[in-house]
Amino acid sequence: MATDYSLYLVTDSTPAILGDKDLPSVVEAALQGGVTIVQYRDKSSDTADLIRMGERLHAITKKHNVPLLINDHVGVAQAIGAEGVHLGQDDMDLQTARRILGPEAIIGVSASNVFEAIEAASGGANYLGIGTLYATPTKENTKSIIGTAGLRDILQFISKPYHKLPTVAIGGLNDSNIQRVIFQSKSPNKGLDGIAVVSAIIAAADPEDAAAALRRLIDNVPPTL
Ligand code: TZP
Ligand code: MG
Repeated sequence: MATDYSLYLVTDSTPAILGDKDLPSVVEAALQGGVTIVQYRDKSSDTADLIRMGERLHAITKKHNVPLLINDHVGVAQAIGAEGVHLGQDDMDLQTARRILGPEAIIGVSASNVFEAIEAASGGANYLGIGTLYATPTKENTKSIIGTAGLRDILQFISKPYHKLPTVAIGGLNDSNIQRVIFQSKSPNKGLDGIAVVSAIIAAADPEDAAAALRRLIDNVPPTL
């Protein structure tokens, strides 16, 4: 079945975003609310803890028939049988990850410009994470804030037949801006396949409600804005 990227949850385990909530419960709630794909992103745990938490999250995503991707750590994805990985520009290269995880794995790559996007597309990435769209406290020191203009530049190339692949935007996205971003990504391009969020769901007091609200907005973008 084709992967549904429409509401893409990236997790965060830091107290500033997760608060005192329990990550597996938040992921479960987000899935109830309508998240379609989950990336386990954890920049501080060691490998053993990543595997332990990855296994717990995978049990939950499997129950909802939703893919689990692991940020950065191809070995962790392999160890827990996750559906794939998400790789930044400084992570393991795409070809090596593909060799390790096999042809069925979902391998996503971050791109902040047209060059990175085309390289990932021609290297066999399954989707592109385009960003950082807007400045966000969730990820400091991002090298580039590209805005909707940068997003449209990338989509223009990724809409061409020889580079076609699904795209999600990330960075500072929430219920107040996603309809505008989705709308502006369209025409003359194919437009985005999904919206990726961290804090809009993970930091929410009620992650299920937050996911459901984002879900409704994504599913009901007006024809003009
Ligand atoms: N990559 C680019 S921005 C970002 C990542 C992981 C963080 C996005 O977080 P938020 O809270 O959705 O702005
Ligand atoms: Mg990375």
